[in-house]
Order: sequence, then structure tokens, then C-alpha cells
Amino acid sequence: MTLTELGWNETFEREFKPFHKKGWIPARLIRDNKITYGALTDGGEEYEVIMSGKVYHDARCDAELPAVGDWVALETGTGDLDHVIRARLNRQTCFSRKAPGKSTEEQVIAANVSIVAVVTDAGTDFNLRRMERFFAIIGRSGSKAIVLVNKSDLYPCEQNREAAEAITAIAPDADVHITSAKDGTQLDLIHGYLDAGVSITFVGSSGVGKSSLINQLLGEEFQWEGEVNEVTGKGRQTTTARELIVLPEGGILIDNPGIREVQMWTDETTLRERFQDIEDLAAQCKFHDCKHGSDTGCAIRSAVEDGSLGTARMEGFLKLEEEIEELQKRLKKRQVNVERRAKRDHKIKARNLADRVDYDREQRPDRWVSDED
Ligand SMILES: Nc1nc2c(ncn2[C@@H]2O[C@H](COP(=O)(O)OP(=O)(O)OP(=O)(O)O)[C@@H](O)[C@H]2O)c(=O)[nH]1
Ligand SMILES: [Mg+2]
Ligand SMILES: [Zn+2]
Repeated sequence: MTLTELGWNETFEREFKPFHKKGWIPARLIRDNKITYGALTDGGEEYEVIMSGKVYHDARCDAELPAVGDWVALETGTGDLDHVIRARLNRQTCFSRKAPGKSTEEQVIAANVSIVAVVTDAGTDFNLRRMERFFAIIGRSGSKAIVLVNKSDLYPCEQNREAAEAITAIAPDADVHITSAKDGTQLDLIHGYLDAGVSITFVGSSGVGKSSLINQLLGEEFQWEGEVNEVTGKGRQTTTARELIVLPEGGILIDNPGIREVQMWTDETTLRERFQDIEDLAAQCKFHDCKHGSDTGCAIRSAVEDGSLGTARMEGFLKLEEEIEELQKRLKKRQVNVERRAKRDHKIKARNLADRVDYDREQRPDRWVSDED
């Protein structure tokens, strides 16, 4: 396995020059084990690595810490010495979740990926508003969005097609494909995106089939068991850690745990950015308080009429304020929960402390007697 097959390019090479001189080697992070990382180097050798104190301290927030997909400068240790990440190269794309508020809440899902594949289905998982949020954050990442309407074997053709069309209507730039990890429908098409060194990360709700798709793409010979947990009852394997997998015939796939709360991944600015073109149109409406309904001289409606703006996108735009309000409500609720939890933790701590004081008092009555004097 060459560095190019791992996603290395000239820009990284240029940035790496000073590190070559120090005897460090390029490595790509493929797994985040909380304290250590898995890393792949030229030739496909895998190392378990730790980050240096400098890399840790230089990071101003969590988002600047090394993440899966990052390229790093690695000092390999011999004997008992650890393999150490000495530097992280600049990210060429960065797909991250960002909750409003403290910058520490930004978390990198995958670094240096060309494509983010959002996996959903035409049934219970289907949700256009959630898709909208995904497109908003992918738009900011520098990666291309594709959507896989998976589990097509479970739903009538018509339903799959309608789901795909509805998604295309809100994201004309995204490629939308109807797939089935079960019978392999359209998986060749995904191979089409995968040149050597191209990385795709898979995101979407738990259970939509991200890991199954990756296993299908890997082919029968190379079944891969990511880090999984047995879900009680259904016996389903749910992914618990991000992991980067290099395909034998070229291309890189990154699996992710299912996403519970994509609404928390974004903020008002990101949501608005997605509709900037429509906001610009709105500025051209005849009346500044235009409701974009039946008002005369509405620039948005005339754009829909002349076909330059899709109906579904306009509807998304009209729901935007509602969406933002909902986002803010949720954030407030979470804030309250966080505060409540902090208070509760504080109480527990206080109680534990009190218990210990009582204990101390029983054990060492003399000290307490003298304290009370
Ligand atoms: N019928 C059908 N079942 C599928 C398909 N893809 C996945 N499944 C099944 O759906 C279940 C969940 O699939 P996974 O691949 O584990 O889903 P995941 O998105 O990786 O889930 P998390 O790791 O929890 O995020 C498994 O029982 C799969 O066998 C499909 O295309 N058709
Ligand atoms: Mg999985
Ligand atoms: Zn208008």
C-alpha cells in the first residue's frame, strides 16, 4: 500500500518537507481509541500511536486534535519507546459536527474526505429536514455529498424513487442513488467514485446499513468486523467507533457510529448559509415584508415559476425560521439538562464528601472535637 493509495498528495508532500528532515514519517490516522490512535504508514504498516504533549497543547479546541482521516508526522519509537504524533498536517477538507456555543463542542467526524455519503432509506428513516441539515454541514466541509437510499429491497420501487426524487429536489448538487446492501443493488456505482486515494465517509442514523454497505464494497474475501456492540434482543451489531478501511482495489471508506441527533450538529448560521441564494432573491421582492405567498412582485415565486428555483427548496426556505426556532428550543432544553446534571453531580459529590467527613469523624473523633472548639 502506497501513500498515494492512502490519500497522500503533493500539497501534503510540500507541507511535510521540514518533517522529513527530522526523520519523521507520514501516517494516516485510521482509528481513534480515545487515548491512542491506529495509524497506517507507507507500505501499509499499522502502528498504535500517541500524541505528543505539544500537539495536545497546541490544539485550541477539540476540533484541532488529531482525528480519523488526518495525516500526521510520526516519530516511530524503537524498543520500549512509543510511536508519537509530532504534528498534524492541515486538513484539506473537514467534516465536523458543530454545536453552537463553546468551540470545544465542535467534533471532527472525518478529516480529508472527498465524499460524504449520507445513508438513509425510503421508509422509517426518511426525513427531508434531517437531510437538509446534513447538506448544510457537508456544504461547509469542502466534501462532495452523495446520498444512498438504502434497503431498497424492502420497499416498492415507486417509494424508493419518490424518496430519491424528493432528496434531489432539495439538493440538486448531490448525487442520489438507490442501493441495497442486501442484494448489492447499485454498489458498482459507488465503486465508480473510488479511485486510489479517494476517501468516502458514511454517515446516517443507526441501523440504515452503513457498515453493511462497507462490507459489501469490501467484497466477500475481506469481511471486516469494526468495533461493534451487540444490541440486546435484535442481536444487531452497532458500530461504536470510527474506522478507516482501505479497499484492496483502491479507495478508502470510513465507517461511523449511527447519528442520533443531527439537529445538534449545526447552528443558525450554517442553516441560513444553505439558503443564501434564496435570501438574495428575497431581497429583490417588491415588498420588504413579502411573505412569498400570493404577494405581488415576489422574486422567489417568480423564480419557482421560471424553473430556476425548485419548489422543494423554496418550501425548505419557508420552513427555515420554524426550523431555527426548533433548534433554539432544543438547545435551550439541552442547556437546562446540562445544568441540571451539573447540579445533580454537584449534589452527589457534596453527599459523598459529607459521607467521607462522617467517616473521618468516626475514625478520628479527636480531630473533629478540636475543630469544634
Ligand atoms: N433488507 C436489508 N437489510 C439491510 C440492508 N442494509 C443493512 N441491512 C440490515 O440492517 C441492519 C443494520 O445494518 P448496519 O449495517 O449494522 O447499520 P449501521 O448503519 O452500520 O448501524 P450503526 O452501526 O448502528 O450506525 C442489519 O441487520 C443489516 O443486515 C439492506 O440494504 N437491505
Ligand atoms: Mg455500523
Ligand atoms: Zn417574496
